[in-house]
Amino acid sequence: MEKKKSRIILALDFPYSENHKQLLSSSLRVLDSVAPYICAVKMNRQLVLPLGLFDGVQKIVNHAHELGLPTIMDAKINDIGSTNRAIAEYYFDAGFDAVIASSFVGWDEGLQSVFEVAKKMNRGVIVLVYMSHKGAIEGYGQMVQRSETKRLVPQYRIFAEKALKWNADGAVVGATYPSKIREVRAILKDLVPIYSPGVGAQGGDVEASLKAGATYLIVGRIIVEAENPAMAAEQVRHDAWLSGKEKLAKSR
Ligand code: O7M
Repeated sequence: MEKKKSRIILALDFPYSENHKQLLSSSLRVLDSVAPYICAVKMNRQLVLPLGLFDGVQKIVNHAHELGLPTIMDAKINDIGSTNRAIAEYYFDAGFDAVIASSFVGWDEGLQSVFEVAKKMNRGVIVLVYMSHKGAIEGYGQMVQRSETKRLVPQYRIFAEKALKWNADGAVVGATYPSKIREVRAILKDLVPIYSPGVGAQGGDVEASLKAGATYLIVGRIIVEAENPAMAAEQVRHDAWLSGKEKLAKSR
């Protein structure tokens, strides 16, 4: 982030296409053109499914690394421990620097194995705390009873506390909910960075999410589907860097 003066993580997402070869070449082309304006690249299964992990996506991971960009696999890992471990190992073997995992699965026989393998391979784990879409309220936003105090609290507050307890490398909170970013930031303090998707295409606002406490913005369609991805990335990088600077100045 400091080196590139950018808080923008590119979400390298393309719409469904039968032409898998073209998906690979488009990915590499967009990555090359926006590389100066981003600090990392996130990929998800909508790219792994058509390209394959070791035959296609690994080429993008390697190219990102040649460009000096870390890579995040948005796997939203969400299964039993043994399955989660193998999934994380495959992604780390392919070169990904971090994986994203779902907090709902819990620690014991759930995410513990992912954190263990990440530690062993010196990689990161980022956990979901509150997603950017409307339906997030049904799970992340539901009220649950805290077992120790019997008090009702929203699920995402408990997930934010778990991100701290598990020593996660990041917490995902949707840019569409700045007030929730603020609440989560108060729990995480400066100990865990907040990764915030949802600006632009989903209606989230760059300035509002950064002022509320987001560290990084995960940005896809407004860059990838722009007529000129480099110009779009430069613009959002510029806006985010200014808002981030204001935030720092105010906190001094
Ligand atoms: O900028 P967009 O809306 O085109 O893309 C946003 C990206 O962020 C896309 O790759 C989503 O899969 C991802 N995302 C969300 O949009 N909302 C979430 O709550 C979480 C994610 C995500 O990155 O999860 C880790």
